[in-house]
Amino acid sequence: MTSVDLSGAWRLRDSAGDYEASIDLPGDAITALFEAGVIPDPYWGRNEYDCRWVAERDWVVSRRFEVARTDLELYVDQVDTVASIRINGREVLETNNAFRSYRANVSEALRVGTNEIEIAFPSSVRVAAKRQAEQPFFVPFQASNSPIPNPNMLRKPQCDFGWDWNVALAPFGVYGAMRLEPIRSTRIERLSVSQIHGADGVQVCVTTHLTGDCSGELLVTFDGRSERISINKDNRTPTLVFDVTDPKLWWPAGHGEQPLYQLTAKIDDQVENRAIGLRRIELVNERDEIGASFAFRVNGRPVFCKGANWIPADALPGRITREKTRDLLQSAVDANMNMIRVWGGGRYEPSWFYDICDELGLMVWQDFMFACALYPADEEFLEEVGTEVEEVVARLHHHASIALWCGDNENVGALNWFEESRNNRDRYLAAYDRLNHTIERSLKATCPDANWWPSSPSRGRLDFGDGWHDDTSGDMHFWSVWHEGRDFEHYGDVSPRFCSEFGFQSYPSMDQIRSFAEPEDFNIAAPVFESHQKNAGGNARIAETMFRYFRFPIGFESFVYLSQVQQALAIKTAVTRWRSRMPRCMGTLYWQLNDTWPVCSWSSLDYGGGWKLLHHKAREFFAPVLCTIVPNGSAFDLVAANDGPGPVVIEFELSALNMAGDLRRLADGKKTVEPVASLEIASIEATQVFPYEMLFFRWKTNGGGWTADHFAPRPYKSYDLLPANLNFGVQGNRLTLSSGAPSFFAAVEANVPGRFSRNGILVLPEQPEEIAFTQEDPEAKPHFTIRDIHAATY
Ligand code: BMA
Repeated sequence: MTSVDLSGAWRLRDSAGDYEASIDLPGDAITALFEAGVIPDPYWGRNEYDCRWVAERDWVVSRRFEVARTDLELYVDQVDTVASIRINGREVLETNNAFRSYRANVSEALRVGTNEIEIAFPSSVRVAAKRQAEQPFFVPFQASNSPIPNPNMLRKPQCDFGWDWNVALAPFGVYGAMRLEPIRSTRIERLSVSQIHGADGVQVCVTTHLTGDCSGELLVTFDGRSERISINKDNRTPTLVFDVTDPKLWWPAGHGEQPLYQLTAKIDDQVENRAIGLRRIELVNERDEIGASFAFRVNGRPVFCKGANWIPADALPGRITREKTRDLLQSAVDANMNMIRVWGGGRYEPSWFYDICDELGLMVWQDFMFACALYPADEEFLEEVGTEVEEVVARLHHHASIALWCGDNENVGALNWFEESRNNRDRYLAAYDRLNHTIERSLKATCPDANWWPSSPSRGRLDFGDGWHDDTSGDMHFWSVWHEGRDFEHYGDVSPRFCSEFGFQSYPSMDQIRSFAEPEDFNIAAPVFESHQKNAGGNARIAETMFRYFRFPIGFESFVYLSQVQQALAIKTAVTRWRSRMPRCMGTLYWQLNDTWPVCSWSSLDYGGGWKLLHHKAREFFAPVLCTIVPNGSAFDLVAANDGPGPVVIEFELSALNMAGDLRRLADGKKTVEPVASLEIASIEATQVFPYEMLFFRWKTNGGGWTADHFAPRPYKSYDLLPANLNFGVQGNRLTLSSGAPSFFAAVEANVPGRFSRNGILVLPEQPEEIAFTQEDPEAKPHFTIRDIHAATY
């Protein structure tokens, strides 16, 4: 029994008959109209605003197909969003939720031979407005994030209507599978997989959920061992148990391997495959003398979580590919991350995304898709959410990488953001809790042993307090440095139990800037740059911060470079302070890993996957063993953090560094740091450092090589940096940097795509440093540009 695949080339036209183009489905209509030349590249210049009309019209996609029989059902996945589907002019299905699939018996509408299928998309902008008008009371959303209003009325990615880093194009289309399937007497609806870890090994329990007559034989194979069972109407959810006596455990990156066991369930020609990593991830949320902890334990071992927040891989779903996404996730692991948070204003990612995370050892904190807004709480909406949650959890729960399910992003805080909800908090809080409880119930009904967290940030269950400023309990979003304009040192004033968001913006790298702007627009106040900055006041915050820490940059490219230096410094300050407070703090996920288009944002990876300076620094400040300077009143402490499972012996040297490059030893020694712990290994009086000196320190562990870093007690602008006359020689793919004076944040840029092994480094006189460059195209002849703070500001 074969299916008829409906993916491929369709026709797209607007209902007024003014525009027509070919569209590849799965894909989105904005991408199709661009590829057909109907609209310009929406990411270039200010084109976004000339493309907004697309989402204000009604559109239809259609195609012809042949069938040899009519007893078929239609399966469609991720239709975005409200749409009606007709076959041969007859309506067969209405969709209302881009996050789920739909199935309908279409035998009455089909005829043997040629058929036509159409999907009509009324404008999502209009549908959302109409739904808002029909609410019994206004349901607020954050207008500063959503230039297209009312995203909270639709079950589609909330950032599609714009966000403080996203283009607002309200894309629509179909992003999942589309096919006609034989109507089966027995169908595998879903598999649930649970693991029981005990002293004797692991029990893997596989429950197959069946619909229909339920006749025949089910064959389940785990790790090459097969079990057969006859099924019938009284046994629609047969469970088979596999004992693994000598389990090879799955570990997060940096803690061990990621072995995966193959699981298959089969009835007739229906086959479901899963790759299963054996692990136990516990959320440790316990009352303690500080408040309540928030930490993860994997296979019994506490794991400090290091990572960033994930937003959709592209603003236009039609541009997302598995290869590009894998590259972004690989970059996360390459920067020593072990967790990403799939943020609630985007989308549930396709299954292959979580397969990649399983393979890479990247734990996933998975939000449900609700963000920065309040939502309807009527029965119809809640029922839709329940269906969505059950399907998503059924699809993803078995992945070893899934560590946590979280109810939403910042919806508790949102209760205080709007006049309506401030004036009637009881009403909106009750509505919030109805939604949140629906999500929790549907999650638990589908995966009873899931780790659940009600919201991010949250101080805990049924606690509707301030997770932005309270550092005693639960997870925290600490935004005071960016959104409130505080100093970088202010990161050290709080000690979050787990900081799941904190960020600082920078400009995209020059190659990305050239992809959307002409050189005559290379000015941060030019309209093109203002339209590629979606956070009101963002450019001013970057510029103002720069003046706080650096001398005035010379020229646009220096400004761009310095914006990346200060972003790296900001996030490094936060992470190193909080890692130094392990185990009180057990996780830091900065905002944000990636970008959806080329834009000025908090990301550490450029759109397209290039590494900003922050990403290079993340690789360093997320290293399993770290030494860092922590100012402590009138002293500077050298603190070491050790994430690993065993103690490490750290050999260190701490010196004062003057601007000529002379080093003056202040302390050295050897100390043992216990696993998952931080320790002060040296401390000096602040008066031991002259105003014209910085601190230079290096360390090595158990026979490894030296790692070095520096710390500037005062802003860089207050030091009289000397011209470093930075030079580089190129041999093969290696650059050797040498300097005549300390060169801070020495950074190399190439005019061809590729990756540097490190960047933004300190080069001391007489101590040449090497950087390797791996270029994408081995034939290319790269040209390199080099910058440092002195060159950018004098
Ligand atoms: C956080 C996120 C996003 C936003 C970011 C930057 O709170 O949850 O809503 O993009 O702030 O403002």
